[in-house]
Amino acid sequence: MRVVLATHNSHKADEFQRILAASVPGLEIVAYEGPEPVEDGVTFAANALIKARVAAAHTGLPALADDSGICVDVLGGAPGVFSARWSGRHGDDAANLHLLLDQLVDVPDEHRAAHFSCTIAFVSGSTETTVEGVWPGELARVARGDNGFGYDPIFLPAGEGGASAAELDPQRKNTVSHRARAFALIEPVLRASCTD
Ligand code: ITT
Repeated sequence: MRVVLATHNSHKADEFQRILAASVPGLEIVAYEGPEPVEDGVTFAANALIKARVAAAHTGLPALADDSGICVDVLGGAPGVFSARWSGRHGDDAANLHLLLDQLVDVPDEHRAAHFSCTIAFVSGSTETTVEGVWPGELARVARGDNGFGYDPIFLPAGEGGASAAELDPQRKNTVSHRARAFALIEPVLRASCTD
């Protein structure tokens, strides 16, 4: 089954190819080229569906999309759906990350809980499915590590011995992350669609 992936984020596309396409027999993921969706939803699920619907309508193919971000408890869940444009510059990972660190400079260690969230939407004809994966942890005080992307250098996942997500081996991240958890939930749906 050919499925179009509605993302312009090459890091996400890479994780979809290497984890999801590799684990679902018969699944071919192709890049989306077409009109840019307007991500004006207030939840990850709403935005993931907006992106998948636009790609499905434009290509006539089943479509996958991912809307994700980091949610900080002491900020009431922000940046959340605004993670990609937290600094005002969409996709500027360094600016987004440093703004968030600055905002939390006075927040003590015991109040730095945060989580990554990833919602994947799959739209195939009139059937729409969304799944969510969450990765709990806390926010660091300084950026550390060279792997991954986005907020990985300032996210300390629970149970990883204090390492930042960017210090984890990529294979480890791809086993335990919010996206890995969402992949595990969407995988059976895609497997079933591939055998229809
Ligand atoms: P598309 O909408 O084209 O898919 P995008 O990067 O704009 O790409 P989102 O709107 O979903 O995607 O924003 C996701 C934000 O969360 C962005 O700032 C990412 O850097 C960050 N993010 C998502 N997953 C992440 C991960 O696994 N590690 C670090 N940061 C992540």
